[in-house]
Amino acid sequence: MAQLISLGSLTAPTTAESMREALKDGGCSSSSCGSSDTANDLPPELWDRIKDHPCYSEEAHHYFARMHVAVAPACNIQCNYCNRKYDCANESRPGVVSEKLTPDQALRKVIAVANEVPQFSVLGIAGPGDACYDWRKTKATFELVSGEIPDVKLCISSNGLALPDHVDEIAAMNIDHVTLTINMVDPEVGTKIYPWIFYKNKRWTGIDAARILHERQMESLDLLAARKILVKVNSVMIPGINDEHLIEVNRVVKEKGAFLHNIMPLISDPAHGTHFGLTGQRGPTAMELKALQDQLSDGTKLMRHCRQCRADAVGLLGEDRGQEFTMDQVGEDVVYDPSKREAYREIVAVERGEHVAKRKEADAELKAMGETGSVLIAVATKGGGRINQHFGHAKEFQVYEASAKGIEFIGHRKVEQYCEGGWGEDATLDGVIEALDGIDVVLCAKIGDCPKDSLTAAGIAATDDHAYDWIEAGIAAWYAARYGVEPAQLSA
Ligand code: CLF
Ligand code: SF4
Repeated sequence: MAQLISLGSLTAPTTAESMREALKDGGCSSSSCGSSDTANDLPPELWDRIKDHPCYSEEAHHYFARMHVAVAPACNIQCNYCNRKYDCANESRPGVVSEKLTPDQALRKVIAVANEVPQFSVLGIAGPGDACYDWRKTKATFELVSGEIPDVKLCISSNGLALPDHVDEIAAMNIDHVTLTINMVDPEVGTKIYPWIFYKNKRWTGIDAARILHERQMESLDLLAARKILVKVNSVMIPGINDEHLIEVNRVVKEKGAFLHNIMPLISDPAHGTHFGLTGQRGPTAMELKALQDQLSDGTKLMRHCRQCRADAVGLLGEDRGQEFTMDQVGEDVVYDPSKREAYREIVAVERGEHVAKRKEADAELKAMGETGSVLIAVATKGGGRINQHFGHAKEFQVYEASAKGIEFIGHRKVEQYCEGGWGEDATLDGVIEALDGIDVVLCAKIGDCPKDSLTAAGIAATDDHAYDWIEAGIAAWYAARYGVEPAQLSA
């Protein structure tokens, strides 16, 4: 009997053949994403450090998963986009409460996930407060987990205020990935984002608070760079407050050695009870976010595949399996079994190599076409790098830009699933079309005439001609047809 292994939402046999088939059909429920790194773009030593980290490598997030454990509820600052009743908005979607864990509970949960989610590669602590301020619990959790699962990558997210106090321990514990949320490099801008901070046993407000936070964040960047720890900077884009200023933030963090810059849209809703939500501060539109990212594309490498996940998220970035691993479902005496993770890695290594080759081939095809046009393509995918999801089943679309410069992932658009139980609601379809604003074509595994006609009427083409192709290969074929070039001609 073939051994069964869980691949995201799938259960599939571990034979190479069947695993490959499972991946083709969406064994990974995430898909392509941000920066266009591959093994060949980076020095081998650097690639080795990020190749299994779904946030630090666009390519890796097709195949590898993170989990967060919510062991750090305390925070030392107040952000105007955060309500303490909810998770940290720096690294998670506000409006969802996490199950707070002790380090011992966290260890049991990590083992349960490692036994069931073969893609699991990174353990992150992203709140729900600040991982460095609540350091005792962060450290205890990492020590327990790395004792049991030595190959797991450790990752933290922090506002930076308390980080300098722990940077040597961070380095000594081999925490190789640190995210700092930096929304400003000008304290005047900071006064509009942070009403207070708690520092040296005292509450600070106004410009003093913003200045101290800024200085500690800059110090954190320097200290981490000196220890060669990979730093990702997250910035929340707040229209009218720091949107234009983020260009300067990008310049500064690049200068200080940040590896990635992740611009996240402000999520603001009165229902979350945040200052920005209650005062009507809006978040950016998808096109405003893209316009800013495009301005920064020559700066520090950008992450564009962030899903603003919860502080207790589990799984590939496009999914959250946290509800499968609540403490009431995790056993008391759970024992780590590495077999599924090991089997998965062996098979994925082969599949992944093929995907990288196809991406490069498709990219070269577009470049060979010379001056053509620039188009935005939304792809329905369950992951594994393929166009493998029906239009009506998509909860998000991956967005790519294709032009004479090649194919670049530029983000995702979340939508309400249009088709439930075989039926589609017109109102839901209207919402999907609205979310696809600016998109030229949708590529999916299957689409019916009705939604296709509605999309066409809205000026968006849609096709399932490239079903189950590699995403980039499907895009290249569609693009070549649009501009009247046969792909075969290109490689001739
Ligand atoms: Fe978690 Fe963050 Fe580490 Fe990733 S998430 S602590 S770097 S392991 Fe990733 Fe989630 Fe975006 Fe964060 S998609 S919110 S960037
Ligand atoms: Fe909230 Fe995170 Fe800001 Fe603290 S750092 S106030 S937890 S968003």
